[in-house]
Amino acid sequence: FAGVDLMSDNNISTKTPWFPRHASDLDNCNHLMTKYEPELDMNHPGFADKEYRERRKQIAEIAFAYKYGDQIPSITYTESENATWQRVFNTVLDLMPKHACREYKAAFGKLQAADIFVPHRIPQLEDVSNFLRKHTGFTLRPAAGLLTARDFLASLAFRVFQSTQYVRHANSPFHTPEPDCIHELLGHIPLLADPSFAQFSQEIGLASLGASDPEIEKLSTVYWFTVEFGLCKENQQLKAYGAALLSSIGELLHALSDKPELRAFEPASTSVQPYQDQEYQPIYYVAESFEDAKEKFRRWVSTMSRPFEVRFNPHTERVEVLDSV
Ligand code: NLE
Ligand code: FE2
Repeated sequence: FAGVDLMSDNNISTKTPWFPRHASDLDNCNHLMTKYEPELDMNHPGFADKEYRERRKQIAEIAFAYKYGDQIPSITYTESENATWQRVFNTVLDLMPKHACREYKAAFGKLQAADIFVPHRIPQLEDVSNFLRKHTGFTLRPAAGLLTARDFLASLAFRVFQSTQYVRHANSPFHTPEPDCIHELLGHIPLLADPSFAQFSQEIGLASLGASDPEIEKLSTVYWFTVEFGLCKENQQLKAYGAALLSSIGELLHALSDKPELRAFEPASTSVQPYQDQEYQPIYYVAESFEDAKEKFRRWVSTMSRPFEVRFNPHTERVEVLDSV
């Protein structure tokens, strides 16, 4: 549905790609990338595992059927799925005190206090969504898999995070290239409960609405090197805030070893850095702080070409479009 005519709506040029105006429009923002799937990729640990593939299908159905306003259906996770969660959860508990940024640790503690983060049971998205709503107004929607960057980023503009609900294969607990609910829960959720970080996430989303394809590519690259793989400084020490580091012990230790190259986060150069998404990253970007990353991001975004500005109205859950001044 790219290129829908928006002329009648606030005179936006006909070339502006379609974008959601209300949170309910996110029902149309569920286009999947078919990259690394148990069905299609011989290297996927679930490729030869028929039971695993069936399970993935079953859970994907929930996301396809989901509509704005629905409760997120609970999943009865199997013993083996809960065991995979527990293995990862325990290693995060071990490594977090030393290596995670303080905002992550603070929110993690709150999730434990709310009895949502416990070792023996995978949290339900509906409970997590209600928790986030109370802290930052973020909510979750179930996603069937890896979404297109345009759809995924658009949801952030509404403080909606599209979250997978299936569990990684039991054979690869400590690193998987694709998102799964262990990554969403242990990687993304704590920081989405942090006000400053939530705002940064929403601003990336707002910048993406109606952006051109090359701009979406740049924004998703910034997202990749910050929200997914970002490092930051805390009292001269390096800490992880990227979700893909916090949900993968393997990559967390790699990122903080002397192997990768570290560079200062600078949106203009970070946004054009090519990357691959199958192996550990060779380059990571270091932010001075969330506030500093946000400042730099804002300055950079204001140089983008979009001829209008957008503003999210939380009372109506609507994005308002304003002519640029
Ligand atoms: N590599 C991450 C993990 O194993 O948790 C997932 C990355 C998703 C972009
Ligand atoms: Fe992620």
